[in-house]
Amino acid sequence: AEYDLVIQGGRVATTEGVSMMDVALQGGVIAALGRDLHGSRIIDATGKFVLPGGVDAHCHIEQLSGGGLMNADTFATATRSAAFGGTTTVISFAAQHRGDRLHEVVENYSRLAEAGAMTDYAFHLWISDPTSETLEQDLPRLIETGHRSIKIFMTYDRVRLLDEQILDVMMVAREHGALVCAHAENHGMIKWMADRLVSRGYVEPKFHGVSHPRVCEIEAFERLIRFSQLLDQPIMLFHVSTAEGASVIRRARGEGIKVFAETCPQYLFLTAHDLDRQGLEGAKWMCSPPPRTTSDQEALWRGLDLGDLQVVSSDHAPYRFDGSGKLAAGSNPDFKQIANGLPGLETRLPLLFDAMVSQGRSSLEKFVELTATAPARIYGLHPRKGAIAVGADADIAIWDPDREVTLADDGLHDNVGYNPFAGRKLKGWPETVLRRGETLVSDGRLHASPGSGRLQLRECSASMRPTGKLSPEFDPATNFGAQLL
Ligand code: DUC
Ligand code: ZN
Ligand code: ZN
Ligand code: ZN
Repeated sequence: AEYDLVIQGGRVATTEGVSMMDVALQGGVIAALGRDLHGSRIIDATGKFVLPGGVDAHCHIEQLSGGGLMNADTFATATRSAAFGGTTTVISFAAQHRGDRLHEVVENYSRLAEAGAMTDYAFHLWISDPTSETLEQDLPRLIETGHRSIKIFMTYDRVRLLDEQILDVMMVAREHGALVCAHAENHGMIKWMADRLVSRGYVEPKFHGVSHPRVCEIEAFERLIRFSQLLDQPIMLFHVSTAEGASVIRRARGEGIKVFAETCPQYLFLTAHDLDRQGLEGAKWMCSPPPRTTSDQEALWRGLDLGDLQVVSSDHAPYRFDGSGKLAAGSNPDFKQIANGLPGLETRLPLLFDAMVSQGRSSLEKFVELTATAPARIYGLHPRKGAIAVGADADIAIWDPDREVTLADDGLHDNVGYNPFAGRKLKGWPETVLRRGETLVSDGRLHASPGSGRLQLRECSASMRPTGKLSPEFDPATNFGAQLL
């Protein structure tokens, strides 16, 4: 047979491991894997790694933040940046603000993505107004349409849910088959600490970190885990930042509670000291939760190794360092008035590749698992996304493992204007990036057009399904026959 395109001679990461083979593409999907495959077009991948395109399951794109500020990136600029960094699928947010009808929110974000996205994409349904219309009409319908993940916040005044509202949302997710993802930090402690710091004049960006005590994460993880246990509803804890947070998750998993967890490069590579700079400069490194310590970094790496944490996402939340973004509250803001978030769509994979593969902290297989295969599987994008396998979409990044790149503030393809990882020297970079067989990036140039990305509607994955182990209160046999499900 003569295929459309054959990628020849590379070291290919499949779900069976890494070996030398050819990858044949036909009609946008992977048609064959093996030796001596023939194509009308050939890409010579000798000396290169042929990996599945990255799946970034947590990014904020063209979105109104919890604080009411618009992101610096549109779908076009964010997904362009993603593509240059080897990522071919993103899951961003359809962000409901109070008063919004959820189905209209999804329609609006879908229109934006349809016009701008170059990578494929899906949405987490961000719920901040769990009215009866949301819970009984919009949410069930959207989940069954294929929007199989929900995002809730336990902090941020404008978007946070109360405990009983979280339980309501989790119950709908359970009934219809969706994963509930959470920004889990204790709201009261953060608010109290932040007010106390600011009233005493501690207003610089570095105090943002102090205002998010580590125990905020521990408490909120533990609380949400117990909700998950009560309802037997799987959850995903976003952006784990502390050693204790990782250990709470480990214990819960040991108890048989279905909890998944994510961390991000900012928690693996940055610390609280990165915010400690002259003037407002530290605002560039402000995110929530804040970067912690080097021993937390080690604990998070260990958690990833052991499988307590399964996914590394970017939490790309882009704001420029000017009046449109970080300095929107004026030129002399206190840390409470500065938007939280860092750009990371483009640097996620190269940072991890350098640490895990080039520096030998881990393996190529594990790198692929954390950044593509696991997020695809957990979020219901498998088998189309996240792996090089016959029948899967031909989303492929061809990496040059020897290319050395020094990150710089002006080196990225987003619309942010700075890079929180500037100055780092990395080895290994994706050279050629294909999405459904079409070239997104090659020779340092973009070949895709805005709007070429496609919405990925998802099935209920095994990860999203309850375990079947009901808490006693929900078991009619042990609770006076009460029917609570
Ligand atoms: N914190 C959030 O909660 N969301 C976006 C980015 C951030 O830093
Ligand atoms: Zn031939
Ligand atoms: Zn968050
Ligand atoms: Zn986020």
